[in-house]
Amino acid sequence: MNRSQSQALYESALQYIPGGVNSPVRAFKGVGGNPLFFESGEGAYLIDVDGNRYIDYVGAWGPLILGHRHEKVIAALQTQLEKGIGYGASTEAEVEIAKKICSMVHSVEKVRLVTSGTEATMSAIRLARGYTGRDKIVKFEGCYHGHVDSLLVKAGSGALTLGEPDSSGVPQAYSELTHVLPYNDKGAVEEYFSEHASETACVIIEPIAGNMNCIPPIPDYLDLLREKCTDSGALLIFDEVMTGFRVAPGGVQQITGVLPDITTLGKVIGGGLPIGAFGGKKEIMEQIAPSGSVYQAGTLSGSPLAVAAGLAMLETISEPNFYNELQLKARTLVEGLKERAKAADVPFTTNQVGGMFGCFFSEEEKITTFEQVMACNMEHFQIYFHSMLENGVYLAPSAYEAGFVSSAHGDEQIEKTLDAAEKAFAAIK
Ligand code: KE4
Repeated sequence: MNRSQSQALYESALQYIPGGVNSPVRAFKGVGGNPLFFESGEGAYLIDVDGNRYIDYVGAWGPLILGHRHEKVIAALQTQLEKGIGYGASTEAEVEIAKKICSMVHSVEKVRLVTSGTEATMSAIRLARGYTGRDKIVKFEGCYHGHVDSLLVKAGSGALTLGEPDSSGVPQAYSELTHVLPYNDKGAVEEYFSEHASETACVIIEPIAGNMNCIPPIPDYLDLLREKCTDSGALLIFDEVMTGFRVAPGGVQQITGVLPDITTLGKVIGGGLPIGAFGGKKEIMEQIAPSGSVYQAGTLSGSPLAVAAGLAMLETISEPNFYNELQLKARTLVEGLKERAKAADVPFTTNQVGGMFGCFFSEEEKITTFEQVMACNMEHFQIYFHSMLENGVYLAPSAYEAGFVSSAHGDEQIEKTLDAAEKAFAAIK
């Protein structure tokens, strides 16, 4: 494929933007080569500046559950644009989307909108500390919650991709208050709470991890976290920025029935525009200014454009059978990938929940821990990534990211992807 325009733009970008990108995971550091620059998207496809078309499984890192430029999202944006871009004041649509979120996410009784997932988790942590009067927080190795100082400790996603799970610039005093436990290790949870229960403000977890690739919780793991938080007075925070509205209309908490005290959201609720949110029980959320003493604010919070796009998206994914069809597409994809890997004698396995999935070059039957992810064959992944790219399939340029299917992906796109995968597995062998 000709990528001369992307290359030229990348060289220019390097002169003005750190690493030539506005977010590290886009830089292709995890796969080698240079990042692509894109011109447009339509349905399940991305088109790069050289005119190459790719079936897109990144979906802008999760928001585009309806694919690119869905007609209802575009129509909602056009309608809002006729009225205004932003007012720095409240709008009716903000009440509508708050009601919609509260009706879909079981544990959320009140919700505050912000403009990124990072802001949502940063605010949730501050709220937990303000509500409990405690300082210690617990996160899990490989989970990523945005670039919040206190959570950039053994983080996943771009931090892991670059091999810098612990960012420089985070004061020791911050990271000392953050306890990191191994994901899916019940013994480590029991041991931590036997020593630190009364000091702990919150436990924050991706209830299905999507930033060390896709790792679902083992049975009763989330129940254990719920029990320990309830018994100790610590708040349980589900970071559903990625899983919210992605694995089910009400996220992981709908699938498992485990209800957190605070939920953080993002991505899908903005329809692809900048947004985040955090919500939970009324008595907890009332601690947020101006009703309470935990300060949190944002110039563009509740942006009318993001809310318009988000409302259109939430209404569309609420249609009957949306998730059954999304889940079937994702399952058809991963089953087909496993069949083709087996035929090519390439060690390969997958995880899949709702519209998100993970692919692992591993002999393991099932991947459930960070250690197993780190033991995967990185060379095989890199060959696979570039072969798929050459054959018109755009995957996340990192072995530590989940993949996403949208409602715009149909049988044709799944078949084309599986044909490309057959070539990619052959390239590995
Ligand atoms: P943002 O601040 O990037 O909007 O959201 C941070 C965040 C919080 N929580 C979870 C579970 C997340 O997955 C994210 C961001 N996800 C990554 C991709 N896995 C964003 C991609 C990027 O950093 O460019």
